[in-house]
Amino acid sequence: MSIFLTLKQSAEKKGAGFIILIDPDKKNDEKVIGLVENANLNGADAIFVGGSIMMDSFYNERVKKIKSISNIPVILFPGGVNQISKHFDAILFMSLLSGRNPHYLIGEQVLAAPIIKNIGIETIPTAYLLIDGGSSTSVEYISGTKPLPPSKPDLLVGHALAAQFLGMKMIYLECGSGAKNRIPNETLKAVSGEIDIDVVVGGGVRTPEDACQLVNSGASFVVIGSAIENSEELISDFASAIHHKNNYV
Ligand code: 1GP
Repeated sequence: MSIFLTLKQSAEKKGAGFIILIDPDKKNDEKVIGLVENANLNGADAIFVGGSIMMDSFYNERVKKIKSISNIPVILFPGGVNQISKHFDAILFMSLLSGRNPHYLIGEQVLAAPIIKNIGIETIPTAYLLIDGGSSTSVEYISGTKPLPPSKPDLLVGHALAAQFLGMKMIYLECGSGAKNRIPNETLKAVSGEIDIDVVVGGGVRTPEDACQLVNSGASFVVIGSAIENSEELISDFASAIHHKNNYV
């Protein structure tokens, strides 16, 4: 079975999927092994690997290390075409649909496609919607695009429906790593209530209670990066919160 279907089925069974984001950059070099071992032991469903900018040249070594230790799927959440590697189980084949920069709508994808074909890894077509989380984000700077305002749910619904009709398999609602505010419950409900494909939520989710509220508001997958980079011991609490919806109602 494909990685996508395995993840989808597991999320349906558990209430939602818990995804750990690892930024394979220099700053996390000493944490990578601990994070992956902890993810294996404490019920994470997959690891996303990605970041906006790498500050040294050891990205590939770190990805290889993550894959060699992980018991769960390791999926590329790409910051750019330069992050493609044969060590991944799958890649989120994303288009930054919230933006109007053609390079991130289709340019990077054209450069990436032949390499992915050559390597032969699974692609998961994903619409990436950047949402204003109250602080400026690396994605905004690198892509030169404006985030969508969470106070205009109709705008988000329009983008999400367009993604569904274009054949995307998932919508990633992203407030940016370390965002001040995560997506509001009501905004998420407005989007998830209108579409049939899976919603991935990430950016600024700091507590298991927040993660549970997102699941109760329609998230099929919740991505946690900064909170567990800072406190690895939270991984098991996040797993219980995400896998048992209504815990915190
Ligand atoms: C960023 O959505 C992810 O792309 C995770 O964000 O680091 O804020 O958890 P955090």
